[in-house]
Amino acid sequence: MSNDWCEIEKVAKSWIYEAAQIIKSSFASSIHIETKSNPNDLVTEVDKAIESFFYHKIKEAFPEHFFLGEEGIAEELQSLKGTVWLIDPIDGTMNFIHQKYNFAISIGVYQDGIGMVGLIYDVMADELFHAVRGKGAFLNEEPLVPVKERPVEEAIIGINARWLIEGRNPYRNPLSALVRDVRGTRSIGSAAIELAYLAADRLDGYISVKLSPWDYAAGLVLLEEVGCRASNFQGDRLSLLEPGTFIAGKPHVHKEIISLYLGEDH
Ligand code: 2AM
Ligand code: CA
Repeated sequence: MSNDWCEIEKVAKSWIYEAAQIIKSSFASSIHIETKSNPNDLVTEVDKAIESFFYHKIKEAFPEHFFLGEEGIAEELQSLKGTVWLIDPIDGTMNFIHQKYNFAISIGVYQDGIGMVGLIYDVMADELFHAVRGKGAFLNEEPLVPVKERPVEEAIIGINARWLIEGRNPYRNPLSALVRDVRGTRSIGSAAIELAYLAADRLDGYISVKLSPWDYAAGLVLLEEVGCRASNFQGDRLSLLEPGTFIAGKPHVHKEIISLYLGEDH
């Protein structure tokens, strides 16, 4: 049976608003925090509860659809065949815990690997960035216009300062050169919000040395609708099943950063 993507967007929106209420009401009680891969990689019972909320909603409404979420409630996916929901229940968990601001619910719905619906909800700002493939992108009810190009030296790039310090990151030097050359950098701490900002022309690019599919799945759908590009640092298609390097930007910014800073012989 084929999917009605506008209907899926509508139902996903209603679940997002419901989930946002649950997240906001969690501020009233103390939140239990655990660490994952390292002491700064955080997860709370709220992340898990919201992922579970979406998992059960989807299983009930669309039993034949698949699910890939940050907190691993569903079985691991080996392929993107069929209809797959890629969900980050709280993107920017560190912000959620420390700032109670700048975190988002991110939902991408893909059909055989093609992004069909993307929703990023900045919960505290009440900004819902959303798109259905081929039908344009919106911020709440307002259409987002195709982005305006800008030279790299006038660009504002989203990047986490952690990628510029010592360590096992082989891209430290080229990224430092880039940060020196652009007009400015910003770090919001939620990849999903940064991609939504790129789609809304508030940023000109976003870069991460390691990003996971649920962080960018929704963002890719929005970016496509406003004429932005996204790839790994070599300019290749993103995996959507494995974490990896990630660069998104306005077409000229994306191309120049890969060819001048990141490409084959960085
Ligand atoms: P999270 O808040 O859901 O963990 C912070 O710069 C951004 O990078 C956030 O979107 C964060 O997602 C993501 N992030 C943090 N650590 C990560 C990791 N080890 N791998 C992939 N993405 C990560
Ligand atoms: Ca995330």
